[in-house]
Amino acid sequence: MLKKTLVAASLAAASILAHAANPLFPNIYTADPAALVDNGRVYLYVGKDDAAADAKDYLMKEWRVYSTCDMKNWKEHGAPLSVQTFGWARADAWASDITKRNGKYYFYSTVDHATIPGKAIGVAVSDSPTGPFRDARGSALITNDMTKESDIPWDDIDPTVFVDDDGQAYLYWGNRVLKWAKLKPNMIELDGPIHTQGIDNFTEAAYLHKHKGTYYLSYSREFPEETAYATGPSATGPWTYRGVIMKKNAVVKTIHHAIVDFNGKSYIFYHNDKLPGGGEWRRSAAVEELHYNADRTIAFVPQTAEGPAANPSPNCR
Ligand code: FUB
Repeated sequence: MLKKTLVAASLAAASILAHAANPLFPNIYTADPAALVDNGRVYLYVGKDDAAADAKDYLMKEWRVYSTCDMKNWKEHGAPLSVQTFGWARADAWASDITKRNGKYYFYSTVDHATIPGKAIGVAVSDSPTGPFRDARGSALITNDMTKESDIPWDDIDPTVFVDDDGQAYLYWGNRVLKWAKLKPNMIELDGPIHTQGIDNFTEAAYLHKHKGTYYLSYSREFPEETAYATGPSATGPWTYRGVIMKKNAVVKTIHHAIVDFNGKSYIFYHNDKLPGGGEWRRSAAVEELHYNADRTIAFVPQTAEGPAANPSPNCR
């Protein structure tokens, strides 16, 4: 009887521990976290890294969705989005971002285009943060032939979407060259020209957010990548470089991040290589608490094995 109780207790502890520390999801490799806070719950969207141990490139076919009410216990919601969500796409469920507008959830994501060579950005829509999602346009929002600043086929990747307080929505994206455009209120069409934005040693993974009136443009800087940021007085800058939020990973050269406020605290999601067997093509999503200084700068965030303390949301639905 005692042995049975001990076994049950250790299984319960194992299942809590499995979800209580970094990396967040110990059973699969996950990358490029995108986060959304909705109804007192954090939703996390990650690309599933399916590469074999000896692979030399990404193998990413779908996005997995998870959610938490306390930053410690994560619920799985399966894979409501995949390359097949976009009928015009060929491969590569790369980095994404999501926002809510007028009760609908808009998921912007990088995929490889089937007929226009290079990466493209599509937008999927759903009535629920966990899907089902459908292609909102039936065509790509951004294709490689729409931008000419760089001739690499992966310069139109890593969208971040931001809706300002006045209702204007913005999309930033890019690799090596940072680009942005306004979105129409329907969230599925550009509203005006594509602009470029110079920023210190930009590589990819731009992320735009606002905290207590200040706009923050964070991104993966240099290669291997560290997470750096700039601040500005509006969603389009002008941007002042402020420094590094998180240092480079030990093995994997990428670090793609997302920043959210949840239940009175702030958090940064990122990926590293810490899951056993992990590396360049087999990454693992993780999270830390993030702190703003009194002068509105962001304090440097060390990666930890423990992750943030529990933060139970009383309004979680
Ligand atoms: O996961 C594929 C690519 O690697 C992403 O689009 C980049 O941000 C980098 O993490």
